[in-house]
Amino acid sequence: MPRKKQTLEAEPPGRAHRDPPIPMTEEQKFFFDLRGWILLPSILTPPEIEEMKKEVYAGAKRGYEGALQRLLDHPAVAGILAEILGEEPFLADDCYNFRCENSFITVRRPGWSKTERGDMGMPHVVRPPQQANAMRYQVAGKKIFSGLTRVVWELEAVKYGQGGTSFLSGSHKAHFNYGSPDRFRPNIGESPWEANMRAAMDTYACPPGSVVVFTESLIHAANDWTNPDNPRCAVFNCYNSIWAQWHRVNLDHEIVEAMPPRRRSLFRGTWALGTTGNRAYAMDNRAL
Ligand SMILES: O=C(O)CCC(=O)C(=O)O
Ligand SMILES: [Fe+2]
Repeated sequence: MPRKKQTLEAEPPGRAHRDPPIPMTEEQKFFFDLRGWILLPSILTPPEIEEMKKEVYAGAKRGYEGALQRLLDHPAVAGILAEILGEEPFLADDCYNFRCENSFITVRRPGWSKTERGDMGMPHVVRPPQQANAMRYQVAGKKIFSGLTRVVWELEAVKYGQGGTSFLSGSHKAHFNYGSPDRFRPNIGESPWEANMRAAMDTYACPPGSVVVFTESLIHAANDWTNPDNPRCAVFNCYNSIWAQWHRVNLDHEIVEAMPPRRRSLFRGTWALGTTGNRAYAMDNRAL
């Protein structure tokens, strides 16, 4: 899949966006629907990677500021997110038809253990996909709705099986539960076939500057970082429908106000009234 490389020009102030979103391809739709995740290798240029890594290694914990904020609506993911989270009539030159509701950054040095995470690396989902809810993956009328959706930017190389996120491909469409005693449990803990599900999980290898998109209805897990050659340096951004919210946003108004207008719309309040009812972010119209 050939993909256009982005240059590192500064964004002229007031401009809606430096480049239009790249539409999701039929191939990307096929594999995203089939597996629940896709990898887009080598999207960022070497100077972009260096600039962003510098910010992370200087202590950035979230991707809302500096050069990192360009990842929020990078053209390579903005077209995909518009397709899998938004309806066409809600997309306009001045606003996106999806929202961003969370961003965190991880730096995992060689030897980092998943036991450092609250979930101990347990394979999990946002909500079990076997029951209807607003976060759920669905397809109707040949249209994907991915529910809560994660975009992971890998700023360092990821070696296969050495600590990238892992996925139980296809589990976002599971009709039967995971075998746990509680059908509402959003992970595979206490399932009698937990080991077999773990063994069936897929992962990826990629060069620096690659991006992984996955639906949070898909069983996925954090893994020990065993790659001895470089840390994991990854930016995790999370998106949702303009009508649904899972995370608290807790983002200072000044941070959003400093963004270009279209990017700001990612943080507008979680509501809609007609296709033009809610387009612009404002102090009194922001997701909390
Ligand atoms: O740290 C990881 O690799 C997994 C992160 C995760 O569970 C998520 O993004 O929802
Ligand atoms: Fe997760």
